[in-house]
Amino acid sequence: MPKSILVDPREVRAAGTLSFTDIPLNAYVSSAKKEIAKYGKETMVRMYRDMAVIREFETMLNTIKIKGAYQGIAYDHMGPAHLSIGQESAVVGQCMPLGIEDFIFGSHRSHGEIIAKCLSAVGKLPDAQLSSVMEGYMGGAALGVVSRGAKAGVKDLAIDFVLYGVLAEIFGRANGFNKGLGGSMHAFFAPFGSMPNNAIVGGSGDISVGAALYKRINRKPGIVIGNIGDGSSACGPVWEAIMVSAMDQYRTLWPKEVGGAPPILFNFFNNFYGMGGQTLGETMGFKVLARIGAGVNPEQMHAERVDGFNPLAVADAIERKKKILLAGKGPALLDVVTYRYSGHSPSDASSYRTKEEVALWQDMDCIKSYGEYLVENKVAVAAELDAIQKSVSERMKRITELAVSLEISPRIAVPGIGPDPIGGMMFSNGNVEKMDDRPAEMLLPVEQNPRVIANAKKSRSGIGPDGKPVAKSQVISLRDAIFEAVLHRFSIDPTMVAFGEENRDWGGAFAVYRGLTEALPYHRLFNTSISEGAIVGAAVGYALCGGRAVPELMYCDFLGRSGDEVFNQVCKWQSMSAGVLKMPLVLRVSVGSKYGAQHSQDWTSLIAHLPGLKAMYPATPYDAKGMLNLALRGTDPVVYFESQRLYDIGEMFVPGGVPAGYYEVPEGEPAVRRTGSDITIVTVGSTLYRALAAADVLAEKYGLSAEIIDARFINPLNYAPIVDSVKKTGRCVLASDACERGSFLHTMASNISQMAFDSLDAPVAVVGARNWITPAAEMEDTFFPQTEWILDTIHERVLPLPGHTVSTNQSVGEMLRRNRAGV
Ligand SMILES: Cc1ncc(C[n+]2csc(CCOP(=O)(O)OP(=O)(O)O)c2C)c(N)n1
Ligand SMILES: [Mg+2]
Repeated sequence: MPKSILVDPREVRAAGTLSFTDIPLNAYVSSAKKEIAKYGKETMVRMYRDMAVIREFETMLNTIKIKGAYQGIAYDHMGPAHLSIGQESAVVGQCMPLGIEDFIFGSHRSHGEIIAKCLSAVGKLPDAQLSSVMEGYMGGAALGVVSRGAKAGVKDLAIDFVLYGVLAEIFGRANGFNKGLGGSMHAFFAPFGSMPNNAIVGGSGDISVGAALYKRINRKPGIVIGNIGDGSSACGPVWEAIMVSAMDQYRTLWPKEVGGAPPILFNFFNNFYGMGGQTLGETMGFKVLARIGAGVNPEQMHAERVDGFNPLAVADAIERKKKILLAGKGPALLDVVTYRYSGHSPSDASSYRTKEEVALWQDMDCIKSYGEYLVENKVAVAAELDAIQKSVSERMKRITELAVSLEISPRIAVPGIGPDPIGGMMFSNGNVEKMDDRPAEMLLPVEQNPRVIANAKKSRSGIGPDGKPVAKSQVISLRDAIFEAVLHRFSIDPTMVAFGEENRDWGGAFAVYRGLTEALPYHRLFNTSISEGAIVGAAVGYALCGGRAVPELMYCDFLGRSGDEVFNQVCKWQSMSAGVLKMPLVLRVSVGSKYGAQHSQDWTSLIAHLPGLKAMYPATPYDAKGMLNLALRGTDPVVYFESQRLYDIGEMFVPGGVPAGYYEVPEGEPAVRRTGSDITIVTVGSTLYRALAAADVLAEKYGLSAEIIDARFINPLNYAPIVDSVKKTGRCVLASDACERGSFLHTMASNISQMAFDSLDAPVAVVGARNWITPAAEMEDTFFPQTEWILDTIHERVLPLPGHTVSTNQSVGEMLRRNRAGV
């Protein structure tokens, strides 16, 4: 049913004032007596120990970076180390009230967060569970190292396991938590709820929202915290994430039993600096970061400032926000005041702040003051704290020795010919019918869907019994074919969600989803704010938590708005996690025409350039359904291109048309659309039909038979059938609607030339769109490749066509001129 929310002019035009409520600042008040009663002495001392462990860990890295040795252990660490010395209380306080079902995502400065979250889990989990996590993780690799000769108990061993797993990861070693493929800025340990950390600052903002959506939609326990720096509070993905997290629909339109808003806390570790830019007084205007929650929703995101130098104040705030979030009343925001004494990185000369300022904060150091508080209130005696410091230092020495040794901690990849371990982790190549076993929530059975009923009356083939094309209103179109694949998977996989702009009611920008609004509850198909970054970023968070996500971008040109999410997140997390995470995410992107320069570009080449993405571009309804079926059962991220030119076409190639049942197109296999012996024309996308028209002319006018191959896949792509064809014909032309310069076609041309050089009678020629802006619809014929361009190119550069008169200039001289002119 379409939604109905009245926008009443009498209400929205009425005069009045809008009031904001007070934002609490460092409002924690308690007493040692209450704290001891609440947490117990043991936990309070454990928090001290965890802070000391993080301080020593970061000090060790700092010393190694600056002096090349720590406690006599020499090591040259080439990679980054963004340290958080000074900020320990903020992370230990945060993790204290969290369970392993609560997830934290973070940034480039997250060693402390990973350690705090894991040590909190070590403190809480029973020994048997800890042992099973350690034994099961990466075949027990890290456990194997730390348990050599260990005499201590499971919990003690687990602390070693955590520190070694993180450090080996930072040093790029195979026993690290992500086999050394994540490294310092991306390390994490999911079994304890420490989720991916992001070197793209603010990058965790929208990913965290996706994780929170996953929890809400799939009724999973726990909350999600996005840990973000104060400098990154200005980042687009963070703002978009905040907008998506605060949408009214969670309360107005989603079924009540889903539980309300996604349980997301935006936790800003406010250390008052970016790298050198100062957020207080220079680069931001909020004065108090907590203020940024004020305009977001009537609850002002329950925002408040917390004294991050007091771990108990932070723990209290997290506990209160957690209750709000679990009740579905989020989002929440915390401005956690903290300070890093260490530089942004060890090479930082701290030229942007005074020594006096650093000294002021060091004077009230969080570990020192918390230790004094524990002693004053008889939670611990000084000697006990000294013993903790000593044992932490000894432990760190032991762990460092293990992590620097190449014998004990080897690297996964070594130069030379041999296995390709990193290549083997770029894709998970899984096939999963459903990501969870529960029944899929549907409002209507598939067979009662009005569009399914209407489509049943249509011809499944684009060619009628009379051999003529079937009228577009009577045929299963490419648009219908996509709908069938999507509906099928929705009815099987309960975790599958689709979202984007205008996805519900409108039916997706091009009505592909028409009929789904009636079929699916709001939480499985929903409109988002106009936030392309967060649409893709939330899908990333959703997928890496274990759900299947289908985000949509209305136009390929909007990929720029989700640039980081596509270029750094969707494609990299499977491999950066060393296969710990899967990314069952299909990004639907439509490629336009007729809408001018900012709505008509084919950016397949951008996607082809990114390691870790699969990319498909079906040009027929049969392929549209079969390839989407393939993508929606896979576990890898797929960018699925759809041509707006082709949404209405019927199936012209496969006899019988688009099968009503389920089928998949084999991955990476190009389709030979017409066989021939004189020239091979390979197309990507809708140029297939122009190439077929060119083949008709070649046959009729010049007696040449062209073999037409529809690549349909961009990555992975099996070149063998293309190379076989070129070996047969000796000639090859490639065509697509992407601008010629930098087009993926040039990669294909280069590969084909190298793989079939001996058989080629002419160079492989590329026919792409001009390197201009896409002009108005009426002038598009001068921009996108036309049938004549293919013929003229063949005549000029591949095989002179006797008697052919060119209508465009495709000569080598013109190629020189265009390149010289940059167009
Ligand atoms: C998108 C992006 N822009 C810039 C950088 C470079 N950079 C790394 S850390 C940093 C400062 C971040 O400041 P803040 O968010 O306050 O985190 P903090 O370093 O203080 O923990 C910058 C600009 C980056 N990694 N990613
Ligand atoms: Mg900062």
